[in-house]
Amino acid sequence: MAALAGRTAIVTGASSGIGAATAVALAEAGARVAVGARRTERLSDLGQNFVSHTLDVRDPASCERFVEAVTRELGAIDILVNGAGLALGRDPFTESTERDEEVVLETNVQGLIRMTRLCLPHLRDGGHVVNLGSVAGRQAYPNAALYVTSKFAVRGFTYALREDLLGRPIRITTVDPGLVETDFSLVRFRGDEEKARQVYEGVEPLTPPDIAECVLFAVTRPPHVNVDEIVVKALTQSSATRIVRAGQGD
Ligand code: 8X3
Repeated sequence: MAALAGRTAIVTGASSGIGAATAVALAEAGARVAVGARRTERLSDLGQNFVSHTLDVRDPASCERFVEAVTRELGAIDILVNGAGLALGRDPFTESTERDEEVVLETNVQGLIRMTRLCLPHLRDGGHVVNLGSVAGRQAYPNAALYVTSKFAVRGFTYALREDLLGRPIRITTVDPGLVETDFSLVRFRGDEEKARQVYEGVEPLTPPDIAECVLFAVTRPPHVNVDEIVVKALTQSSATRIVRAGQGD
């Protein structure tokens, strides 16, 4: 029998990259998966087998509508994957703007916290919350203050939630990837394709399915096993900024 047969899941940020790959992996493992993203037209790329609704994690009303619609269709939830997140810019903090701060922190931190709060009452016993963190939430690097702050916050929230839910049959995992080739860099560099390409130049980065497999591993352990954290990097990186590229040394 499929590992997740009879289970239900919500994946945020599912229109592309890690979120999309995770939604597919959970569905392939037998779960009924609800996906949400701001770009709903891209959710249709996932195929017919998904319950899909608009979701802007920065908008409380959108989150409420999404959770209400999904639980009406799927009933109780077994797995919540908080995948929505982004970075904006690789600039010194002195060049930060009110708008960038709002977008990054609202999406990566408040959106994740909000979705978790709204989904928790619908989480069945044995349920699982998986947060997508980052190596940026474990070690700061230059010119990424907002992103680093947001991912440290995700890790802090994950730890704190585990304390508050300890004793309840709910599992909590943070999956913290390094270099994954997605449109993350294109968004970060505000559409500058050349800069985005350079991030992955001369290295074999992780792929979204690599990360989806980590999520799948965590959620398919026996019920008494809580995988607290998975930190996963490309072979040729030791941190967000120390990367050995082909022909360059480091
Ligand atoms: C993305 C990884 O290295 O750009 O979460 O911070 S990194």
